[in-house]
Amino acid sequence: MIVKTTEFIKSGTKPAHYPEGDLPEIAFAGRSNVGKSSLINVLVNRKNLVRTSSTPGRTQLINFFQVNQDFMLVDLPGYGYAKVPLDVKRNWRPMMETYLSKRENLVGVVLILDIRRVPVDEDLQMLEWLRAFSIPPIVVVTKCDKVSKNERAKQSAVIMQRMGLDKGDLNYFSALSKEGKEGIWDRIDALLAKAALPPVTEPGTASQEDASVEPKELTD
Ligand SMILES: Nc1nc2c(ncn2[C@@H]2O[C@H](COP(=O)(O)OP(=O)(O)OP(=O)(O)O)[C@@H](O)[C@H]2O)c(=O)[nH]1
Ligand SMILES: [Mg+2]
Repeated sequence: MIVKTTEFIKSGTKPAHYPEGDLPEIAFAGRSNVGKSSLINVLVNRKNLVRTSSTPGRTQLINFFQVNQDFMLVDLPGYGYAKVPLDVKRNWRPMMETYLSKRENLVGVVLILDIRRVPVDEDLQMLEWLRAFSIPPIVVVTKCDKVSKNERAKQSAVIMQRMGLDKGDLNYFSALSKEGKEGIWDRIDALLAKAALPPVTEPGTASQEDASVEPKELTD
């Protein structure tokens, strides 16, 4: 992916705030402080497009960023941090559930996990939501610079077991070394390309109108 421009479009909590238009969207979800905003910054080659912080709970709104006039990257508020104010916590669930279930141009969600931690219930719930709403997940295991090779293998097994995932599902990443950046873009590219294809019609379900259309010959 060649990123030419990235622009902050807007923030919001509900559908009325979402950007207009139908650009495909890739959203980033995960625990507070896991590194969602840092991952977005690395992907678009910017140090501070998205504010990052060592204080968990920094991102509390849904933030929309447009890349190359072609698609949006969406930074979602993190979950699982005890010290977030109660009203913010109460609003989180309906805000996320509405976005994930209603946003028709959402083509995939990058779910970010910390290589050093056992996934929490909210991580599992997020993966279940994605499955329930038929949103393809891209699972990224981040902060890999913080562990040794041995520990990476050990922690991967714990994460796969807890999340019910296979080795091929995990994308290793580090915002420091930028390891994994290209692989994550490849996965995002594949989802964007799939979304750009016309919808597949099941055999035998074509309407009368479709059936009457003469097949066109392919020319080059
Ligand atoms: N060593 C290391 N630190 C990282 C990495 N990714 C993020 N961090 C650090 O982790 C902290 C949190 O990063 P953010 O990107 O703000 O995390 P977030 O998930 O957006 O957090 P919230 O918006 O609060 O939910 C910051 O201090 C980052 O510098 C990484 O790959 N390696
Ligand atoms: Mg953030």
